[in-house]
Amino acid sequence: MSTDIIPMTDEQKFFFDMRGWILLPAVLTDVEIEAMKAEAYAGAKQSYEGALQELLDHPAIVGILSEILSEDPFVLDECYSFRCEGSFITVRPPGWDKSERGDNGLPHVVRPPQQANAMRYQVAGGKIFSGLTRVVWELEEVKAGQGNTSFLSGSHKAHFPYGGPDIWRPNISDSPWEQSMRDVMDGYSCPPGSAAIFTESLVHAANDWTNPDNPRCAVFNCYNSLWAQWHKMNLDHEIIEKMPPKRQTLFRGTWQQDWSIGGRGAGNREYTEENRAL
Ligand SMILES: O=C(O)CCC(=O)C(=O)O
Ligand SMILES: [Fe+2]
Repeated sequence: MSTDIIPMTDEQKFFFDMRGWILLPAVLTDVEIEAMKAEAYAGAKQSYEGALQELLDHPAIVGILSEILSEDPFVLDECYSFRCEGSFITVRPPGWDKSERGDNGLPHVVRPPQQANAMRYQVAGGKIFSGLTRVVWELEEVKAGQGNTSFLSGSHKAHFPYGGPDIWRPNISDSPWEQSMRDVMDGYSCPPGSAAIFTESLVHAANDWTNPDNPRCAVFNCYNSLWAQWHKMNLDHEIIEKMPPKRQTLFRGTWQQDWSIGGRGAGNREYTEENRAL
């Protein structure tokens, strides 16, 4: 593994594997938080530009994402060993209600982890592969139970269905146990500048922002394996080309082997306009 990144600790691995999510409290400096909040409150919708862009490959998350989304031989200095495939920002004033979200706060996953699929959480050979993975940056204080993203800890490893009528449904709708599941979902309190990382195989939900003291201002960035893609990108080359070269590699095409280059896994280290995830 490349030497200049902060490795995921054994403690982080233990809790991420057991619960499906971890919190990194107080990662950003006050100066960073102020600059990023100013952009979000001015209307930024993604973190692809400005100060917010620093979140894409913040040193506090690179070691963790390298550990849970790739394998050692692909962790190189010149390019990232995982891809970014989405970003959105939400600003929720006190009183914001989850009915403003398309899913009305329904607990959901990317795909049901009870079924084998390419987005799924796995552990083999002492190694985590988290599948589609979300990093939520909280730029304002969060008080547990007052609007945080909530998690059904451990559900990323569920083997039995949620109880609804359709085992393929990526949410817990129409399950007779919906309330029981909601009752045991976990939240978090954190100061501004913290990050929550979770596997999208974990049942999770949006909640009403009832904290009267400040809005929620959160950046949701999504990551995946170099070899798998869930979201269509719709990110212009003109935005990516202004990023530092290594950061650009977060947006390279979703493939690894190119026989015309040769060598097992030698290819795909560089972002170009032609080699970008679409
Ligand atoms: O808005 C929220 O708190 C939940 C967001 C969510 O479902 C996700 O990040 O996948
Ligand atoms: Fe979600």
